[in-house]
Amino acid sequence: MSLPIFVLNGPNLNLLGVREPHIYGSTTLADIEASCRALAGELGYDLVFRQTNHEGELIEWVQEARTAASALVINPAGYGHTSVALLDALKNVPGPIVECHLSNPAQRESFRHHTYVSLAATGVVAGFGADSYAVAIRAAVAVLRR
Ligand code: CA2
Repeated sequence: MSLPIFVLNGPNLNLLGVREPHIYGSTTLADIEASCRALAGELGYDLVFRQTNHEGELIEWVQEARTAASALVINPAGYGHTSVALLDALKNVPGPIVECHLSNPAQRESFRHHTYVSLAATGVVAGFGADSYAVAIRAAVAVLRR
């Protein structure tokens, strides 16, 4: 059996579906987890799905993914734009890394146009709302099957 796919979520994503639905939609993070779990199962993988509001905890989980994950999908949320420490952790993950965003940061404020995470990511999926996660998982599995 392969190692699971890790889907890690950064700060404030626990508010999905509760606040700012005009930007992030009405789907909750629990809804996204359920659909990711179903898709991963169809593709033959277990799923580890987590969210944290704490930078250090996110970094601990990325370090865990080095040896415990087949692939990593990460929505770093605000930390993507700020955290060199998160980038440093991601650079040590050997498998595919897919950076995932609900919105398209390139269409938003200029401070969202750069993410440190992109420097370590295999690829980026952004702008498809909750569907970004499914596209990201499919992309990660496509890389694993190469
Ligand atoms: O579009 C995305 O997925 C983002 O990663 C979301 C981050 C933002 O800082 C990035 O630029 C793009 C913000 C996550 C906050 O999520 C909320 C959800 C509902 C209500 C309030 C915040």
